[in-house]
Amino acid sequence: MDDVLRWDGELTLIRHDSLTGTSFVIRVDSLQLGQAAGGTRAAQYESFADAVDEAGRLAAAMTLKMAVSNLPMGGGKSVIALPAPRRSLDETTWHRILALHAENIDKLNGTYWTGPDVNTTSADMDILNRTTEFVFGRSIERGGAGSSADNTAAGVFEAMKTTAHHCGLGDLAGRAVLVQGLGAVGGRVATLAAEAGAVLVVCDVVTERLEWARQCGWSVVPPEAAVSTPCDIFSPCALGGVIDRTIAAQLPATAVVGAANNILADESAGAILRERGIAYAPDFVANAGGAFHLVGHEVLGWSDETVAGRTKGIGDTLAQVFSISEANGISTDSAARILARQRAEAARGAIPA
Ligand code: NAD
Ligand code: PPY
Repeated sequence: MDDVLRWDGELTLIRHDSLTGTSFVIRVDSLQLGQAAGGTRAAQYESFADAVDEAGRLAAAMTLKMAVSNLPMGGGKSVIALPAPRRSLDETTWHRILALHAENIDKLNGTYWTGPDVNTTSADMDILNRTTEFVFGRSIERGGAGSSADNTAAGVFEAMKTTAHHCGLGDLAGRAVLVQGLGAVGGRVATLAAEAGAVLVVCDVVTERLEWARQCGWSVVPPEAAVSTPCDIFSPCALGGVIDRTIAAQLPATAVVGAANNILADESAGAILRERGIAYAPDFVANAGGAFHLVGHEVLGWSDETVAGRTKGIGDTLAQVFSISEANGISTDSAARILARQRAEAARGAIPA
């Protein structure tokens, strides 16, 4: 736990509920550009320290995402460490967990705004909103922007096209795209890539999603083969930490472009991908479509057209990241962090004193 507590972020809230055996973490990484925002992830963790650590790393990714996307918000994230798999929790237990989480958010009084993430939906945001106003992504019927997944996928698809051109693959037509995780975002990324003529190879751990994939005519590989199956573009759309230094040294792909937050397990993985000539689209650039959807609609009053235009702009931001990477001989991950810092400094300079 010591390492976890030696963290440079701004705030950690923790709470435990003995009745359900659930632990709650909210971490605010940075408030420099505005109130912090980031989704609520519900999952099981080996230890409470793992949950706290995950919340911190996800919150830091939100800070970078907001800054590089020129959005006026800071970075935060919530992790709910569940006592059992989400699907096995009865409704009463889940609603108690959400009510406690909403109380925690409300106590922060707007310092942190939540939204949907892995294992939380717009319907769950509606339940949180019974207790706290600091919630993005409520259902459209309840006045929210609804799910951000389709727009996240639209942004990942823009990033995929830009990356393919950048690394010499050209158009996606005929290119092998391996999508790991056919959930709300990955399923849509796969569909968009297939519509662009890509040859889809997919994996998931849920049987029904694989049946759907087979009906679409896509090849299915076992989950453990995701990082060893040759492809042109590897698209991690399940969980983070998929590429560590060992996998980076062996990955049989030309490019990596996905939706998952924190795809790289550590910074050295990014450097190894670069040494091997594998083009990596940093996740906090590629998956910002969800933030454009939620913050754009619910904070900035953007129209659908503006959200779509800003999401298309992910390709331009990524092109700048590739330029900085090449000009400085650094990984694209490091380059994207530099661009995020530059944009944050410019935004802070523009805030009236
Ligand atoms: P989701 O839960 O709908 O989908 C995840 C999918 O991955 C599921 O189908 C699940 O069965 C599958 N999966 C889990 N473990 C796997 C494994 N080992 N191998 C293969 N498949 C596996 O989540 P989502 O909303 O689609 O989000 C996907 C990722 O994108 C997450 O990491 C999330 O944090 C990130 N993200 C999502 C958004 C958004 O708007 N939803 C925005 C930014 C980032
Ligand atoms: C993410 O993009 O990873 C999220 O957590 C989604 C989000 C984006 C902006 C505000 C709240 C949630």
